[in-house]
Amino acid sequence: MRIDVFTIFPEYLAGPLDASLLGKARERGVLDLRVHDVRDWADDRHRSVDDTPFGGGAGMVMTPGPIFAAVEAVAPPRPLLLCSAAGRRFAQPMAHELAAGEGFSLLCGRYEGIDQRVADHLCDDEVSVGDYVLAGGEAAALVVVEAVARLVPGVMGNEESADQESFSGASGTGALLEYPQYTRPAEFRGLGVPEVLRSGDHGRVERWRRAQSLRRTLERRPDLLDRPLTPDEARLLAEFPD
Ligand code: JCQ
Repeated sequence: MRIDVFTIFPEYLAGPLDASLLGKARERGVLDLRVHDVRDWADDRHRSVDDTPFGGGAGMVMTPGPIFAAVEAVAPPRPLLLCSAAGRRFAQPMAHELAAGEGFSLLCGRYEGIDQRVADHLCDDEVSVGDYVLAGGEAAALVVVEAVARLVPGVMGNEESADQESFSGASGTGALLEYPQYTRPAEFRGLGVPEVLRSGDHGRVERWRRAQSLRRTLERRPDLLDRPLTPDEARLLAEFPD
């Protein structure tokens, strides 16, 4: 899969994209990740990429020239997504859609925003990773790259792991929150591990985990479960009271 990112801070992205899962996938050639410095397409001596807003107001706006030039020169894979808090919310279904394609591209905004003609006439869609304001789209782009890349066959060392979320995953998948995990030592600073996990009763472990996922989801993210409990689920919660 090919992913192109357009930014005025390529160095911001370099570290994360070279590290861990993404770095290894790039080394193995499974991921063709290209970062482009929009400033390389600025046409003045100062390599300007922003200007003052028409109509007045505080701050600077990214000017369309260098962005259009960069995207036209590179001819990156489509869709080209603009990272902005005003976009369509990025969630697991969109990650799956993008992972099913040949590639896509991301444009990171900075300053107070980007000239609207970029969104209207260059980008295919606008995506937000959440309701908070970032200083720029770079952190949002990393979120999208990582969420999509881990779904691409061959990116994860362990082919099985990415699939787990059909059972316990992120919002919008009809999935539940993860159940709690424990590892050794069995006692840490006087804190034990739920007895059921050490019982060797795999059926009971399985049911306990489903009960935990369900209870956590009801308590922390009821929006993920906006339907009544099935009789089976109600039984499960009763079998493992808090
Ligand atoms: C993305 N949630 C928040 C910051 C300008 C398009 O122009 C700009 C984009 C940003 C960064 O995006 C976000 C964001 N998802 O803030 C300034």
